[in-house]
Amino acid sequence: MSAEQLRSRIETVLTRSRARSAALTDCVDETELMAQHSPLMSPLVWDLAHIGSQEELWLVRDVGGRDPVRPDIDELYDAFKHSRSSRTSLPLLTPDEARVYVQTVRDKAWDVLDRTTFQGRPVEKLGFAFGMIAQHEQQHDETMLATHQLRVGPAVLTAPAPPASTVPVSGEAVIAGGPFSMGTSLDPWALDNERPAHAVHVPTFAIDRAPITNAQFTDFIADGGYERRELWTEKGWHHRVDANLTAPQFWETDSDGTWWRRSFGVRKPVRPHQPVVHVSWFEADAYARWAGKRLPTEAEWEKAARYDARTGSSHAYPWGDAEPTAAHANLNQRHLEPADVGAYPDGASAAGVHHLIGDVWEWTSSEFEAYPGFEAFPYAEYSEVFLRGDYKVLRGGSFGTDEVACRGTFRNWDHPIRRQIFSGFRLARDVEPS
Ligand code: AVJ
Ligand code: FE
Repeated sequence: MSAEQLRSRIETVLTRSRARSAALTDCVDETELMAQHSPLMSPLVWDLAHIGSQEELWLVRDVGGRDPVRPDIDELYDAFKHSRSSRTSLPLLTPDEARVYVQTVRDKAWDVLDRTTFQGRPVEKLGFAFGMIAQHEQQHDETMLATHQLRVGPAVLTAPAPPASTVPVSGEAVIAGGPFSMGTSLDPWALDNERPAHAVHVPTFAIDRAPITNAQFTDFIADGGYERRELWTEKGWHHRVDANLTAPQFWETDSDGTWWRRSFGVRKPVRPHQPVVHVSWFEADAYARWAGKRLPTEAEWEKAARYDARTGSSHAYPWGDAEPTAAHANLNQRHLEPADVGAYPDGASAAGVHHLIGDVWEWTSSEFEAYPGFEAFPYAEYSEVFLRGDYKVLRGGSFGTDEVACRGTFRNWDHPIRRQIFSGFRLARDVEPS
């Protein structure tokens, strides 16, 4: 990539992330911006100012060497200092102050970009800080979208329906045992936890060609899945009982047993062929046991997504190395729900596995751990402090994820009880090598 191409890519992704942050915060009033919509979430106005604060720290001060804009508020927007549920009681910037602040920081970021000579320098290294800031903002934009899903009241966000299914997709793909290259050392904007590329031997396995759908999940419910202790791990069952889980979050039934789901302030009938969303790892794991299968490991998921057996190489995306388009995947908050299975034939992997990127984050059986040769950068706070915590890895991104923060190597993580995120799953199983 030339210096000019890199500069224009940085402009594109930073402009897109800021437009999304504005769209998610301009559609509700001051009171709602400052309100706690759920103890799991920050007030929206915290996310907005935190986006600016991280941009100031990581880009404007560290990379740009500029004087601080608001050193007095660093602590307020340090995610490690205050729990999400306590953030409404902090002396936060008001919505108008936060808007001015993020714009002031952004003006300085543009200035840093203007004065950065990418020509003749290690382009990748310099570009990374800008790419990381865009990814950080987009990750918070997805978090803000999850906050919108938790808020009560009439809809404020709207989007066209996702594309309809055009091909039948069912059954499994069998991926022959053997090594593949997992992670990346070359993608210039890959985050520390995706690095380095390393060979992993994955024994032969079968993986579902589609995520588990609402219809399939409804069968699990109807078969007593939430009542059958033997389907759950010990911790999972305790959580099932304590939290009184009986269905995916935001689902409700009519007196006649029809399932509905609340989606961004609209009550909709549950679509049978849509991937299930808003399930915890514990629910996904119980479903897997009920189905006589298991969740894929992270390595299995990535091999199904990236490995092309004909060439022996790993690609950036299931469909190859081209940037995602609207024909490949349901990303970028273009639609506000997962598409029905079979809506993205162009997004299938070499192994014939669909919907890996976009639609729903997919729980894997893997804990969030460092790859061999991992080096924390630029800050231990991005990934390192979360390694070996109580986190399961999710892969693939959701309809709420921006393409800058989504690729075949991208790793997300969360606690196994969490389901306010746009999480679903698909299943895998062991297969004897032929
Ligand atoms: C990678 C989504 C788990 O939201 O906690 C945001 C991303 N890191 N700010 C999170 C992140 C710092 C992170 N996840
Ligand atoms: Fe953050």
